[in-house]
Amino acid sequence: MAVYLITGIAGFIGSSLARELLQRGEQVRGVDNLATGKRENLSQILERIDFREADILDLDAMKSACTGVDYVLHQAAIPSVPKSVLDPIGSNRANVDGTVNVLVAARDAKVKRVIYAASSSAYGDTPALPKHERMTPDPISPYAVAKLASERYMISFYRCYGLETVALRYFNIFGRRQDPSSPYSGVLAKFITQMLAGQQPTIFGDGEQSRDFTYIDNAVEANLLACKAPAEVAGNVFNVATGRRVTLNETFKLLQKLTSYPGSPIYGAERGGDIKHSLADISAAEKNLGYKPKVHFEQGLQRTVDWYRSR
Ligand code: UD2
Repeated sequence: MAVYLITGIAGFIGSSLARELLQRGEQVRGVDNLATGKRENLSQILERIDFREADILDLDAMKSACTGVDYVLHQAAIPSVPKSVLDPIGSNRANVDGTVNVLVAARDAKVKRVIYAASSSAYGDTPALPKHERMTPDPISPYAVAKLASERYMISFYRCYGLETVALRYFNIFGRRQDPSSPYSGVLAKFITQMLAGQQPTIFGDGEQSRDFTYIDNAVEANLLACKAPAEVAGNVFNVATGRRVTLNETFKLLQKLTSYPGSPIYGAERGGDIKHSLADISAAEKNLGYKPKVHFEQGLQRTVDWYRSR
């Protein structure tokens, strides 16, 4: 049995990681400042984990949290492009300063490996598709810059201190427990809950922007594979996605069927800092981590709609 520390454990990705690790008989510790994470995401598992309400900006709390830990899954972040455009200082603090604290604590505690929730936003709006890890990043929003900076810190800590780190560039992860209630929520959580409630969703722009939407179970699997992959993966970056993209207009049509929503969307102004098309080449993760997306988009969408409907 290994000990895992999940930062951002009360978020939708962190809490999904915790559940899967418990399922596999592993020991789970988690920190969350409950800024965007929710205690209810930990319902049924709270008594089985070592949960600490703490901020990743609190270095002492991070040092204590890393003591005796084998693997750190660093998910804590303020994950929003538009929020970062409004508040770049807040984004930088949580998404960069917080990461450096986690890395220092992990290094000092001699953890075996740190896996980082990096972001596809690092690629920016360059026209070449699919995006592969050897492409030069060109982040647009402060959020994307912060995520890329943290990714570089991961690599730096491997190069300077030998701390094994792996950055996983998540491509629009979605699924159960994703918070739909904030204006900064991921588009699928928002659209599904709006459409189930009979409310008209707003598409920012013409709806022809596309994303490689990735179901949560695939991201969880990628993290656990990254912990156990051979040492050669350390200091590297891998796309975590499905290798397929859909437009928002296509997604809306699929959701109409799944939610029985009869109406049409509202079309609004394009969002600042937005990227037009996003699609991943996942061959590096396949080759080096043994990753294969297990749940495809439509299947994930169906499961997500079912989950929100059941609530
Ligand atoms: C970025 C990253 C993603 C992750 C995420 C964290 C890219 C390609 N992806 O996601 O990997 O790091 O940030 O937040 O950079 N939209 C609407 N209506 C709404 C809400 C959103 O039309 O009510 C649009 C939005 O303008 C965008 C698309 O939906 O074109 C997806 O937006 P999002 O906020 O779900 O995710 P995104 O792509 O910024």
